[in-house]
Amino acid sequence: EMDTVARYHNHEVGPNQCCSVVMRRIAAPVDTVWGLVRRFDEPQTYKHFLRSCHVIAGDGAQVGCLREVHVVSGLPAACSTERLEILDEESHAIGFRVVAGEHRLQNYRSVTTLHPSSHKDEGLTKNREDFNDAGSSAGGTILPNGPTGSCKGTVVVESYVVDVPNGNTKEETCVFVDTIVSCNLQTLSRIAERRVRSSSSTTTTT
Ligand code: A8S
Repeated sequence: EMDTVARYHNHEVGPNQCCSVVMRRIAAPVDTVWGLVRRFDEPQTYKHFLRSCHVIAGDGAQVGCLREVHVVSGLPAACSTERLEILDEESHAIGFRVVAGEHRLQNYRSVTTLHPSSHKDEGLTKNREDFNDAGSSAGGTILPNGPTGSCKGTVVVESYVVDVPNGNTKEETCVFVDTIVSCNLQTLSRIAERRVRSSSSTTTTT
């Protein structure tokens, strides 16, 4: 797991670029979360700032394929063309790069990796400090304790690099992007945890 982090989250960052990482703990197994995250052709499932996605080159599951996403209104953006850069089904890593579009995030690229974490419920809140120490800007987004004693969980790590737009600072850029990424991971956890609940309620009926 440390290998995966070192391999995929070590970005080269240029002088007029900024980078950050957002982490989130999800009370759902890696396979459940990966089922959502791996779909390069369907990012709008958990990225709710996107209103549509069309694969415009390739089949949507091979490195090099392209998607075009349209953004909901109210954001300083209209659309984005994105290239799949990494899809590692074994390490649970996916990465893409922005290649064109009408928005201010030139050369945006990100990598998302999933890591299994088996834990007792109290671990969810106990680890909050560790997360903040690790540089997460997602402090305060750790899940509340669930009703069960222990469960198989996932830690999501999403890092990105982007050009700082003219007229903005690195800090402003990171605040903007961290907000989008945190919202996406929050939605991801809600959906994955709902899937766990609905599948356990159909399999544990006595
Ligand atoms: C992602 C992450 C980001 C997406 C950004 C940061 C974007 O889709 C939105 C607004 C923008 O201003 C830029 O994983 C862009 O999708 C929601 C259109 C790229």
